[in-house]
Order: sequence, then C-alpha cells, then structure tokens
Amino acid sequence: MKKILILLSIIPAFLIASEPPKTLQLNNDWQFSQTNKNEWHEATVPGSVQRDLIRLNILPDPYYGTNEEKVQWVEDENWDFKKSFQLTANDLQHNDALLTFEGLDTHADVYLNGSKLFHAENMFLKYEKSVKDLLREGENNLYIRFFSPIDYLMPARLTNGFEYPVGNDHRDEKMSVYSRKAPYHYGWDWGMRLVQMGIWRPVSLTFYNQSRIEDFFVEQKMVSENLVKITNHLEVFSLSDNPIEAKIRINYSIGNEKEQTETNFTLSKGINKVSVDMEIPNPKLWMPNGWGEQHLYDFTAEILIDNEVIAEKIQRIGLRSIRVVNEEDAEGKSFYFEVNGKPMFAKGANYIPGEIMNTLQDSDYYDRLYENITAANMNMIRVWGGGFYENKKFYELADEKGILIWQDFMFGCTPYPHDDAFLSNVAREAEYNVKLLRNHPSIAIWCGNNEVEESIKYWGFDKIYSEEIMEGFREGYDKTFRELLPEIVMKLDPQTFYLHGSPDTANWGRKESLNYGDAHYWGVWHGREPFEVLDENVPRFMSEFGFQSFPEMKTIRTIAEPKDFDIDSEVMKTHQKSGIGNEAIKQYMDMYYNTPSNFEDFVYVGLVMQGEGMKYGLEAHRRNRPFCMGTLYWQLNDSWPVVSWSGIDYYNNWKALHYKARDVFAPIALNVHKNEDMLDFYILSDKLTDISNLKLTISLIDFTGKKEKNIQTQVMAKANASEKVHALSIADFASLAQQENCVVHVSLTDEKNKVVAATNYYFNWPNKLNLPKTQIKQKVSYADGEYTITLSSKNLAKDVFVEIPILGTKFSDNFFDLLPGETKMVTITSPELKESDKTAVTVKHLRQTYK
Ligand code: NHV
Repeated sequence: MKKILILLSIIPAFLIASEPPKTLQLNNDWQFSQTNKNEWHEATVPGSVQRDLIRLNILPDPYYGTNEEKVQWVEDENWDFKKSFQLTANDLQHNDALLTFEGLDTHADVYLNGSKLFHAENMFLKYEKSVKDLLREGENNLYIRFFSPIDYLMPARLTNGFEYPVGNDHRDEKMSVYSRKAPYHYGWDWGMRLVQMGIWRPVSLTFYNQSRIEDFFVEQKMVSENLVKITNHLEVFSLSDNPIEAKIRINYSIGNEKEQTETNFTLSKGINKVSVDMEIPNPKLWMPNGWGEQHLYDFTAEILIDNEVIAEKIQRIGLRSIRVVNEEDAEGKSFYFEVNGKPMFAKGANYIPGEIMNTLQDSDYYDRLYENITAANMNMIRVWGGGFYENKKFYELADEKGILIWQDFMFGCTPYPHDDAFLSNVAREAEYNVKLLRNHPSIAIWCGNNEVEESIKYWGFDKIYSEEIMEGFREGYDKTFRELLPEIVMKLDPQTFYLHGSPDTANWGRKESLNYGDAHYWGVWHGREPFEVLDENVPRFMSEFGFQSFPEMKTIRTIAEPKDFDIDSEVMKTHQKSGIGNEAIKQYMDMYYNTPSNFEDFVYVGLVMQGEGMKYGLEAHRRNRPFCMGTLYWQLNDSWPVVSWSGIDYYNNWKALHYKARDVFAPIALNVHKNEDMLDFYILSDKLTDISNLKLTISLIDFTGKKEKNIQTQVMAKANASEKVHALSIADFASLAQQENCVVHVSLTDEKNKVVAATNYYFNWPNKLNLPKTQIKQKVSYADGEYTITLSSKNLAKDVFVEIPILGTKFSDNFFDLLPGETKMVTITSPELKESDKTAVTVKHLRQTYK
C-alpha cells in the first residue's frame, strides 16, 4: 500500500516537470489593522500603513499646514496585515513553491497557515521562502506583524550607552541608525518625518518543478570598439536529488542581429554556479546622453533538459566600459569618469526619493523624472545615500536615456553601529542590491555612503563624545566602508569602481583638500560664503553643492493659506527644515538683490537668486575642466512641498535653477568669465568632434536697447573640452557707467547663421544694476493642452517669470531675460490646459519687485 502511494505522488509531478513556472501575484485583497484593535481596512500593496491611513482619511493630508505633527503617532504602534488566497490541487502538484516578498518595511514577523516563516529586519532585502509543505488546496492565509521601528529597537538604544549624533532624525530618541530602513523616513533637512511600515514592494508565489535561474550576471570583462569579451555568470537552483545532464543556452540579440552559444553541464541539487564565456565582435556600444545612442542588447539565458526549456532569464545589457580615474597627479588626485575610453564631464544632480511615501512613485513618476533629467542635458544622477535603492524602472530608464548612475549605499551623515549582527545584515543587503543592479549599464560607481566619514572628522562630534566612542566610530567606519562593502563589490561587480564614501578626502573648509577627489562644497549656504567663492574653490569633481529656495506660489498655495504667507509663520516653518533656512536666504538676498518686502516677491526673487547663484557654480565647474571633471548639483527634486535646495519642486514645477542647469549643461555652451581686468569668453563643448567655422558675436547693449559695441570673431569649439576663445579688457570694453547700465549679449553662430549657443552677462549683481522700469507686452493664444505666449519689452526685462496656476505645467523657457526690443515665444503645455478656460497667464520681472 505504501509503495503505491509513493508512486502516485511522483507520477503527476513527473508529468508536468517541463511545464514553465507559474507565478501568482499576491498584491491584492490585503487588510490591515493596528495590532490588537481589530479594525481592519483595505490595504494598498505595495504601500504603507501611513499611506493607507491618509487615503482612508484617518490621518489628515500630512503636507498641509502643520499637519506633519498630527501623523507622527503611527510610528509608535504595531500594525498587522493579513490576506487569504486560494490554491487549486493543480497548483500544489508543482515540486516547489517560492513565496517572495520583494520589500518589507521593516521589522516584521511573517506567518503562513499557522507557521512563522521568518523575521524581516531590512527594508532593502528581498525575503524569499520555499513554502510548498505549508500550502493547502483552497484557502491559505498570510499574516504579517509589523513592529514599530521605534519601539522594536528601543532596547538597542537603551543599552547602547550613548545617543547617536543623527541631526536629521527629527525625534529626540535617535532610532534610525539601528534599522536598515530608508534614513529619510525619520526626517531630513528637506524632508518631513514619516516613519512608515508596510509591504513596500510586490509579493508573489511562484510554482515550478525542476530548477530556476536564481541569478544571471553578464560581466563585461573587456570592452573595445571592435570586440567585447563577456563572461555570463549563472546561478541555477535544482530541486532534483540526482545529478541531471542539462544545457545552458545563452543568446544575445540587438535589432536583427542574433547569436547564441550552448554549453552542457550537470545540474546538482541546490545552487549550481556556471560561467559561459562569449565574444561580441563589432559591438554597438552604449553611450552616455549627448554622446550617441544607448544601444541595448537582450541577453537570454535558458536551461534545457532533454531539449525542453525549463527555466529562463532575460537581461538588457548595454556594452560599455566605465572607468573611474582617481589617481595621484601633479595637482593632487584626479576624479573623473572615462566612458568607452573617453573622459566625460559629468553633468547632473543629486536625486533624493521623490516621495516621502515612496510607494507613490509610480511608472509615470519615473517617466516625468527622466524627462526632466534629459531635458536639462544631464548625463549623471547620484542616488544619494539617505534614501533607498531605487525601483527597477529608475535604472531601466537610466539605461535607456544614457544617464550614468552614481549609486550610494544607504548610509548618510552619521556613524552607524558595527556589531556583528548589524554588519551581517548590511552584508546581506549589499550582496542583494549589488546583484540586483550590476547588469545595468548605467551603474557607474558604487559609493559606500554619504558624508559618514566627513561627519566623524569634521562635525565636532569629538566635543560631545569620549575618545573611546570616537575610536569606535572610526573603527566601525573602516570595517563597514573600507572592508565589508568593497569586498562585496569586488566579488560581485568587479568591473565597477567602489569609493568608500562621498566626499572621499576633500572637505569644503580646507581649500587644499579640494585638489583631492570628489567634494561637497557647502561653504556657500552652510558656511554663508558668497557665491563668488564657487569660482575660487573649484574641486576635481563636485558631487554636491547647493542653495535653497521656496517653491513657487502655486505650490505654496497647496499647503498654506494667505494668512500663512510669511517666512516666520508656523506653517512656513514646518516646511523649512534647514536650521539656518529662511534667515540664510534673506542674508544672501540682502547681499545681491533688492530684498522685497512682500512674501510673494520674496519667493520669486529667491527662486531667481538660487538659479543665478547655482549657475555661477555650475559654470565655474564646467569651465575649469579638465581640472574639474563633473558637477552634480544638490538637489534635483523634492519629496513633499517644501523649501529646499531642489531645482524641481514636488509638483514637478521647474525652479529657475533647473532652467539654468539646462543652459549651462547644453552640449555646446557659452560662458563669460570676469578674470580680474579681463572678460574671458569660453566655449564649453561635450561634442566628440571639433566644430570649426563658428562666429562669436559680442554685443554691449544698453538696458534701453542701444547697441554700444559689437565685436565679431571666428572661433572653433574644441571637442570634449572647455576652451577660452576670446578675451577683452573690461576697461576698454565698458565704462563704469556702462557696467551698471548694459548687458553683454554673446552668441555663437554656425556657417548658416544658426545660433549654436547664446548667453547674457552682467557686470554686477542686480542690486548694483540700474535696471529700467518696463512694461512687458504679452499675447496669449489658447489651445487645448498648449498655450503660447508672445512677450516683448521696450527696455530690458530681467528674470522674466511666466506663471500659470496649474501645477506641473511645462514651459519651453522661464526665468529668462527679455532683451530690449526682443520678442520671445514661450509654449506652456499641460493636459489640464483647455482652450475655453483661457486660464490666466501672468508675467513678472525683477524690476517690479522694488521701488
Ligand atoms: O543640507 C543640505 C544637504 C543635505 O540635505 C544632504 O544630507 O548630503 N547637505 C549638506 C551637506 N551635505 C548634504 C553638508 N553638511 C554640512 C555642512 C556644514 C555643516 C554641517 C553639515 C547632503
């Protein structure tokens, strides 16, 4: 009798052994309740408790007014999630069932049908469990208890002996360092606090019979224009107790081109590591944005048994070499990216998570994000270490658009624990994420953390802590960032450069150190230094520098009422998290502008000032290549409506800064630089070939339109370089009076008289210019989805700002100067624009903000 039973149970499995795997998504029909309350609500998965409580109106809109404080209680409670799902007898016939949680936030016990499956303790890990023996025909039940990240680890804090110096953790009890959870959930100097819990990435159940491909890594061992040498690394898991003869088939395709190789191997029970070498002659190389196309190959790995495909995995691969050149040289230590053998000047920004409730970042969010990135001529984005390892779509778009990704590991601005349990948790996280991301051609560098060493060395912790604790910080740093993480990167992604942390050795308070590697220059803003120092203190690579502004009024109106329109109101202070915030904005404004007395004008002038100040720095960095080889401004985006360093606000409105970055980062840009008594004219080119026969025209134009001077000269734009092409003595060119009353308009035209680049230069900051009063003439033509506004002005109108009260509207240009007599057309696009609405378009310029 026993024999027959065994036979019966084997036969069906054998019969469907060659069936492909079957995956059930388990994201629907979850419910959640505060633990022990038994008040069950529908849960959004992926999502978070807080996101659902807001949707259910149990919590108020956390962005509005001072509501932030009203949503904090949730972090102290535990929350339960449950779900049931049905399985058929057929499902259960498979040899194995793999339950996968791609992301749990963070401390959780997970149960299935009466058994505890595991305890989760890292938001950045996938948890996967073979659950075949626990599943039942009919109803199955999942239950997850999420523990308050505050409460759960309080014993760690209480026994630690000291409080960690986590300035950005906006609660007295500094819990964030104990959890491997997105640091910014605990607050930041641009962020609200929302310590979330929940299922933040998808859940699924996969049935299969024989084997699965756990991992497929296409390592590019050698990349040249004529040949690419690849090693395909596979990890294949087999269920079968007995060794099985199998075949691996790897093929790659691009367009009509297709090649494949087959290799025999023996599959043993458990994990099998197999490598297959391959050569690709005449490769189509992947290029950064601005340098050419982003060719992507589809690599497919298949496992065959008896010529039947039993497992398959696909990777999109861009063939390219990226080398970080970080070597001692005559000036100090270089830091630059060499892509396909050519030095690339990195143009970009620091990306922070796009939502405090990060699961709100949907597919459209990423599309908009990358439209903004490419529209500003960027080629690099830094995924800064206080957020999370981004979603798949983020990296897929970077691959498709040619954006190099500087990837931090998720540590920032504080020392962390370094006990064995903590470090093994970190090791699992690093291994998982390096494996997950290493196939993306966009991954250009792994960086251990943001400013952890900098904080230990320079933020005065030694005045608070004993030498023993300080020594612990340093030891923990070395163990984590100089030993553990580089070993993992070396083992799993050996072709990609690892940097222990950013900045590497440079510190903005020590000018000589700027000659060494990458730098974060915070003398401007945190050090209250004038923008001009950005010209004097140029590093080898600027991985952070920034200046704050308020978001424009239409964004402020979503969080505040007119009675709150005051930089000192509670509402505005709730939306300003920098300790020196509004006061610093005002101090700089008094230095460079005629500070307006009314709030709306203050917001506008602040936007203009942020744009101009940052432009000054971006130009200095690009002009100083090859000494300086990149500039990433702080910060690209916002995670809620807030005053911050961002170039684009939460509602996708570009600030002046993002327009200025676009212009400075143009493939060919012009730059005028005052060098003592001289005006130097530079062409900044990222083109890979020289462009000759260009005409440079320099005009000195009075603010009322009179052309005082006009100079023309033949120049060329040298490939992949910044070159001075002309110089003038200022004294000869413009009198002191002219310097207060004129703009220098410079343009670069080609043989067909087409404008290749243009820029305006002023001899002084606006409070030392005699800007004329002027009336801008405007005409709007209305169509569904697009308005066109035509503007002109008799006299110069500086920093023209076109406004329309619809969030996220796109402008072909904004925050520009309207030269005397010039006519300019701006297109305004948004699906919300209707011809019949004739929504009001308003225009303001700088001279209107003071008497
Ligand atoms: O303050 C703006 C940004 C931060 O949001 C983010 O963490 O990595 N910022 C400033 C600095 N680094 C960063 C530099 N920090 C300091 C400067 C001066 C004194 C203390 C700290 C980013």
